[in-house]
Amino acid sequence: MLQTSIYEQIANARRENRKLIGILLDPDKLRLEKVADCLRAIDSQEVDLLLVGGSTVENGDTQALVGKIKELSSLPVVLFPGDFSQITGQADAVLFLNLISGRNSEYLINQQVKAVPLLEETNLEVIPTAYILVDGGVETSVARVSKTEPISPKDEKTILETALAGAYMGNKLVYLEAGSGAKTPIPGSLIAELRSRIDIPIVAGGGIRSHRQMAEAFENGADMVVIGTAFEQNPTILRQILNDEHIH
Ligand code: 1GP
Repeated sequence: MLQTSIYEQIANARRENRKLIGILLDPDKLRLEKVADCLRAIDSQEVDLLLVGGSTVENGDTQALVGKIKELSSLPVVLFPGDFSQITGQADAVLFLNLISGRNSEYLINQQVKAVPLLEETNLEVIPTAYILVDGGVETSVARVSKTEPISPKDEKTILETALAGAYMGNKLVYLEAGSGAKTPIPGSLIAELRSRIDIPIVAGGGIRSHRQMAEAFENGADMVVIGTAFEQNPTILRQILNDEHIH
């Protein structure tokens, strides 16, 4: 068991202005026999958290992947579930996602209700997360699966008001999501504007493939950046993206 909760670790990092890196591993794409290699690439870098989840995952695949990771790594594992069925007590925490950029009640309340019986069987730390999908220039699987429209990054007012509503509703994190494989990551100006209006940690993800894009998110006030596709396509690129002395 961890001494401090994952959320406290994120909140402490925010207070100390230490930027966090999360690597997203998708059980639908990462084969179990590749996990060890993947973790080796991650271990040699300053990665803080592993996120596990995906939009379309076969039953049992998340459980198998988390089990394998736990055998091989001591990094905290945080579930980032596209569906309640991906909840597994083998992880340390779950981002309890509220897809508040959309208006599909399935992802506003139904999935959350369905998650309860599974959560009751675990000791998972639940981190209520305002999850906001912003258009990143391509149709993403989050939009397709959730049947919701992303908000245009130009509509800053709606994004900010949605994020603030999420905070007023008690969410402890805001996750600005451009979508996996996004062409354009969340704009720095949008992160900066939200940072000036909100005090809870901000996570930015979707389409981050370079050190410059990661640094832009951090410099504008993101507390954590999530990288998925770039790492998945080429684990050795992580080194280049993190270029560590600039971020820790
Ligand atoms: C997606 O924010 C994450 O949910 C990561 O996106 O796969 O584009 O890095 P990428």
